[in-house]
Amino acid sequence: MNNQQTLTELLARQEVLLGLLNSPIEQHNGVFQRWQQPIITAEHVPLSWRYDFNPLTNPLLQERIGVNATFNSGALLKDGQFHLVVRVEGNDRKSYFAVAQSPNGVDNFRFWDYPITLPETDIPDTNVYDMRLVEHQDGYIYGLFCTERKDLDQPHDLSAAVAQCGIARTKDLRNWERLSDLVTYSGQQRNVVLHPEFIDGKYAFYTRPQDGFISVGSGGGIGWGLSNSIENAEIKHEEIVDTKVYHTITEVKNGQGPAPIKTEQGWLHLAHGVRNTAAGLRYVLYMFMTELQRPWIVTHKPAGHFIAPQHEERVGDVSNVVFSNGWIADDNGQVFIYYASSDTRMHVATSSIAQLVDYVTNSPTDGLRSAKSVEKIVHLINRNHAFLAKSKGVGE
Ligand code: M1P
Repeated sequence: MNNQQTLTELLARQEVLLGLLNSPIEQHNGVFQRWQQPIITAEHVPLSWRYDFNPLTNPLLQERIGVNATFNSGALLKDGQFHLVVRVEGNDRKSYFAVAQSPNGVDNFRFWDYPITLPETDIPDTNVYDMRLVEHQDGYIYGLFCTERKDLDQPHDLSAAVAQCGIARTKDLRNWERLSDLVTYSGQQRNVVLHPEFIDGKYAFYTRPQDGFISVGSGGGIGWGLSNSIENAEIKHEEIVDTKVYHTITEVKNGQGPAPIKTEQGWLHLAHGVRNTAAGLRYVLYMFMTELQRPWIVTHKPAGHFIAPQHEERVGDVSNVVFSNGWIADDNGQVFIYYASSDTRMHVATSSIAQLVDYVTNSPTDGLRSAKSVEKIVHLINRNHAFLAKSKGVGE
């Protein structure tokens, strides 16, 4: 087969992948629905980003620039189309952002022609990742992401790095204006998310202060802070609103996922919690709700995880991880939850505002002791017995 034929075959094979229809998995917990196919994988990345098509400069048609993974995507519904700003990680370990678009949010995701060219600040980023997209009240679409740079204070430790929150804004997802990195006074930051509305006329942020690059140390928990400006964002006072807790899914650390969704009952939040195991860190997703007027006050928080890695999701570059930084609520109250598994590929789960509000407000909270867990179950069994006895009586 000559080069041209091989290329034609590669393109045809990719077309088949891009056109795959997705369908929900038959499985019921009444809260959300997983879907069969991963929605974006490394194989979805356009061949023109990876291969030199010219036989004169690439006679063996080798892949020149490999893609390692596609994961942790921000999400936005715009002009009736579902847009994900995907974290694409090259074989060189550098991540960059690229928009993939779908008409229905569950399949047919296609990357735009080019990845995003993100402007840098005066101090170039070594790596950028995990963008949270927010359509803010001020009219801009913001992308907040982690910018990672070498820790110059530890020149001999090559893995010593500094994570901070980068901020960029756009109106069309194509042209991006880079703003100054967020300034906080808590060491490092990852998982920073902009709240979509002004609070007391200020920009509001969910933060995740941490002492070091990997370990959050004393700084664990989802924080909250306000800034007068977005162009030179600075949080002078940061308070923890959802703390990590011993012997729960957040024992090691936690972090806000996407920006919260506003409902009549309160703000719905999706977050990730991390605990340690003999097999390494395990990342799961959990939910909570905060007050409408005071989005930093938690009102409801079901015990345990909402989504945990299962089956093939458990294996990948960083195994036993689910992570979400993007979800979309459409005008019909449907919710598309975009999550990555094991730092490798993107999936979708679907639910609705009604289901998620029901889940968050009616699931029991964590009693923090085995005895309390049993107490909750016994309470439920007793209610069920009473209900069944009553329905039997009605039928007789
Ligand atoms: O590897 C799992 C995740 O680890 C980090 O998340 P966190 O800061 O909460 O530990 C991030 O690097 C994230 O991208 C990654 O998915």
